[in-house]
Amino acid sequence: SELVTHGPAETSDDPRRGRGFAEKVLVPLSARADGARAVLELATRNSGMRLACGMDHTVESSAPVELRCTAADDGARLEVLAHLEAGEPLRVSKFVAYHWAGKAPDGDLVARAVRTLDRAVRDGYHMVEFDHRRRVEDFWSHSDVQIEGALEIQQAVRFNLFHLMQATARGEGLGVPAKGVTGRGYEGHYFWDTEIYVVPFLIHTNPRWARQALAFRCAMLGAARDRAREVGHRGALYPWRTISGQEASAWYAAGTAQYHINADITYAMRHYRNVTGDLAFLIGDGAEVMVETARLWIELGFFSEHRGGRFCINSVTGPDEYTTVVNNNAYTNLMAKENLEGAVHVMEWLAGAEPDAYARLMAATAVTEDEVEGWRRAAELMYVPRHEELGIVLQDEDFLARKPWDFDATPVDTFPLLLHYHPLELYRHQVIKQTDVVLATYLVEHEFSKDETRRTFDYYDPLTTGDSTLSASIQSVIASSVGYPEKALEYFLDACAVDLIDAHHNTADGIHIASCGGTWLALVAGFGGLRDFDGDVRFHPRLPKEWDRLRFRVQVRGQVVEVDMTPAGTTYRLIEGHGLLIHHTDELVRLVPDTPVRRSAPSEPARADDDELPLAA
Ligand code: IFM
Repeated sequence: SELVTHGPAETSDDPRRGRGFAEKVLVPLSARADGARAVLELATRNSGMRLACGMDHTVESSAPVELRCTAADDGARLEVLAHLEAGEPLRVSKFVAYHWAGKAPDGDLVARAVRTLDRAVRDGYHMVEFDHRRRVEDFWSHSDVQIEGALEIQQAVRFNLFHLMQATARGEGLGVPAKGVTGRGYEGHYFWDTEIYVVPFLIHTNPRWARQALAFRCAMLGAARDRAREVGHRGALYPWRTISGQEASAWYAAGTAQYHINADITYAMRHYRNVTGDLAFLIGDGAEVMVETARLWIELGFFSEHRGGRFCINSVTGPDEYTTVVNNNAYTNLMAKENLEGAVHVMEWLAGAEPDAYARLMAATAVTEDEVEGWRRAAELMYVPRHEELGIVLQDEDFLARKPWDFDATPVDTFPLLLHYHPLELYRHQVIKQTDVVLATYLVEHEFSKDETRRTFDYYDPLTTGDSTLSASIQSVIASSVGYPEKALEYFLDACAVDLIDAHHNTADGIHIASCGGTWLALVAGFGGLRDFDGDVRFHPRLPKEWDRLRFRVQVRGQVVEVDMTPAGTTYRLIEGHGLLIHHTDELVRLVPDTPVRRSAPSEPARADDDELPLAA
């Protein structure tokens, strides 16, 4: 039984993998072994973070047992030796304890690890397991999504949900790495994956964890302010890729230039506030983040004469990493608009409703009325490139000027293209790594007409390679909403199976956590049609015809709604809470406890055997 402190050294040209470390990343501080227990004390080489990791064992055997426990700089090991007759059992239970801190006096974390091990061994495996089970059951009671009529898909969905739990349950003031804690891909770094793909799931299933993930960004505001100064601006610029608040992107064009991260973070904060009703979060640090990020957009963009005075943002990269450093990326501009409007609302609301918090915010940020007026104007006049004839929103103002990519001449085994073509080659073409405008049609749906959303999807879908695992789930959500159920199911399956079939040949580097969150989105926002960014809860159920049932729960302002979709119709039940207004398609429905409301599916009569509930008028 071992505690291993170092993975194998590896080098690779694949940008999705960790670069590997020239030196061992953990510096050993102390190592002790005693009986069946070993405890290691370590520090991270660059940041000096401290950790202690210990293991202990109980051994049950009727035969005499010899234990050899050793601990050294590079790990610890226990050998259990016994002479057993055939059929004679020997049971080893292993307990592992782990404590960390940014700073800690020598020996402090070791003492904590020892106490945790003492308690675990005293309580025994069954107690530890019982406690664990209680917490995990709580997770499933809020988060499970049930599918009937497709057993393997049900299993795959739970695999994704399980990994969301693993990645988020013990955030402990840190972010959610792109690979959770399952692998070394992306070196444990945090991206927008958290705010756009994972936080929506947390908001609706475990808002406390959502708050934790967002609080981490608040704690990084100082570093984001420094970063803004470094690139010549006021306000705050969150790093595209980070672990400690500093920008860690390896490649400027497809990394650092993704300024939209600022708006993704504030979008998630507003979404959290609107759905949970947790005002305290915005009254506290959230408001400061809104203000400082809004400032950055004003610094970055300008009112362009060339565009009739519209607010333009140039030389940025949107979500699609195959098209970089462009002018007026529609996603960035639309999300910046949300960010600016959000900052204006927060200022107005605090001034009226929370004068003390307002005064604190003014003291911390020295915002002027002119500034706020500037945010309002920039939002109003935000330029969004559109193509009149095609009736679509352009990914960026020059997107159509790029040479079409020859998909017919691209061998299937050269996907993902990023491993086979130089980025500069990709950047010149109309070829998309991951949803960009299509993602905007979901997040800021109100900015698009229905027809425009469909035409936009029709245009970009064939150009989208899905070389990023962040793509399929959102393609599924929009395919559902524009009426392409087969496509929606196909993309959903791509998202939910990505790690189970190792579709991108890199699951060994870690699970794709954004795709796990996206899987939940495809189910709940796609097939369930949930939209509630502004706090109004709307469902538009569209059950795949291959399934017999899709059932899930969502939390809204402390209340829990169960949505139960069958081919015959959808039943809404208020599981927790006193009363909630929701929309079923275009109809306003009031949910109260103990009174399920059922609506039949559009063109199909309700099946008599489906459910005993009366059909509502
Ligand atoms: O954040 C993503 C990005 O959008 C595409 N490349 C991988 C990153 C980490 O998952």
